[in-house]
Amino acid sequence: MRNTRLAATALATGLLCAGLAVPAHAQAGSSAEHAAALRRASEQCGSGQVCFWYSRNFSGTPWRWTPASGYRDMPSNLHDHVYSFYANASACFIDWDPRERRRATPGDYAKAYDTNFGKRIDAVDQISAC
Ligand SMILES: [Ca+2]
Repeated sequence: MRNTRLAATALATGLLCAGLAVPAHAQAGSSAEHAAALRRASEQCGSGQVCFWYSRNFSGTPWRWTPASGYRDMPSNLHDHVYSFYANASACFIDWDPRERRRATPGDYAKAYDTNFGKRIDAVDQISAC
């Protein structure tokens, strides 16, 4: 009985720690869920595009940008609210105030970008702007 309770406590503690670790590492769920999310992202984001989602985990329909588009302000719903992105091209993510730029290169992604620059992004431009 005692061992069972200890095991339950250890399990609960483990779950708690896993929960607390999520924001720090911007990762959630199992590796299978992670792989599925990445597959969803790559299926929705074409070659040469950088894709931005309002929600985490590449959920919903992304806004797609290509370097040929040049400078673009983020659409209003994505202004300071890109909670996941996937880059199949190089780009420069821009925050105007305070002014800061972040480079993205093909293969870069974040599925919980609200823990990072996704709460600040205002615009996207060619990587030469970074
Ligand atoms: Ca901003």
